[in-house]
Amino acid sequence: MQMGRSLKEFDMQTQKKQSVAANGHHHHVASGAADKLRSQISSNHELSFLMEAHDGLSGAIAERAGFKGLWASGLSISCSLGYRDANEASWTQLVDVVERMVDSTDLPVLVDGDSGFGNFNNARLLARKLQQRGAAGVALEDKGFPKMNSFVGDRHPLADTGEFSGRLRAVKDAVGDDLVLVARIEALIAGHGMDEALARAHAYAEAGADAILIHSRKSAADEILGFAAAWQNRLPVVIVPTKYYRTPVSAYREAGISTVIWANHSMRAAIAGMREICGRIIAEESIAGIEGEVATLDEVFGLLRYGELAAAEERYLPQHHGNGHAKA
Ligand code: SPV
Ligand code: MG
Repeated sequence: MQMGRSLKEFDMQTQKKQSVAANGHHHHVASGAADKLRSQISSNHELSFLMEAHDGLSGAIAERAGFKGLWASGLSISCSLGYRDANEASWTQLVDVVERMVDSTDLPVLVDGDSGFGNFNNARLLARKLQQRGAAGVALEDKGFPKMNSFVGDRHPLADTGEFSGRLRAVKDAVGDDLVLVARIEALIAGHGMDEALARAHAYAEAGADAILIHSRKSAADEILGFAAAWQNRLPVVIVPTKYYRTPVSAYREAGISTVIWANHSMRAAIAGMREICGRIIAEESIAGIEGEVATLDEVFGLLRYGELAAAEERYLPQHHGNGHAKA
């Protein structure tokens, strides 16, 4: 309908307008973020990389390092909240963390939506709220609720293909192109083999997914590369080489894989760093020895753009009011 279309176009124009967040970041809200992520995931020529982040700080650090997109990892976000990656954190807690990541960077964020927190209805609600908070995409895996992390134990019952396809269609109908939809296949994780993985990939493409995430827990990349060879890029392929970490990325370029997710390494680096520093401080009863091994406070202030706040104070804060930390 003509009327419907022009209203939608008007809506998209509005959403694409730049807004300036309170911290001075310029954001392309909503569909702008999805467009950025889609161009990375859909690029046929270039292998893209998404770096794990689990809060505003880890997002900002990944951006500083030069990454062009973030993976809001369910495992890492759960871990940083003190939860297990078994849907112990609620969908609202996830959405809140994603909002902090979106606000602290200019990068598109692909959110690990687990299995969608329930059926089609929970999945489309999650997708809509993520889109409203500025996420660029959501990855949904074909398991039930609650899910369990793919590397824990051997019980990974798959969702019925038709039911999961309905979850994907409901998400597409709710958010359209304003959120990239990545369908994640757990068939190899669950031990169902390549034919099942490929059948599911076809079904999820038919249901409207924008990309396929094929997951594997093997220590070599052979089943991922086998999938890519058979799939022939009917949709872009996203991989998570956490277990087959020795494979060089040149193998993925040759296989035509679109996107590599480094899924949990900032979280694991944080654990190693905090474990080391806590051990040293308790043993030495001093912080003198480790001062040179932790980030400087200047780095902290730089990452969180304290300079922007000082400049804003010059512009907005009447000098005679003072604020307790302005120059004398
Ligand atoms: C995550 O980072 O939460 C993932 C990837 O889903 S994995 O832990 O490999 O399942
Ligand atoms: Mg996960």
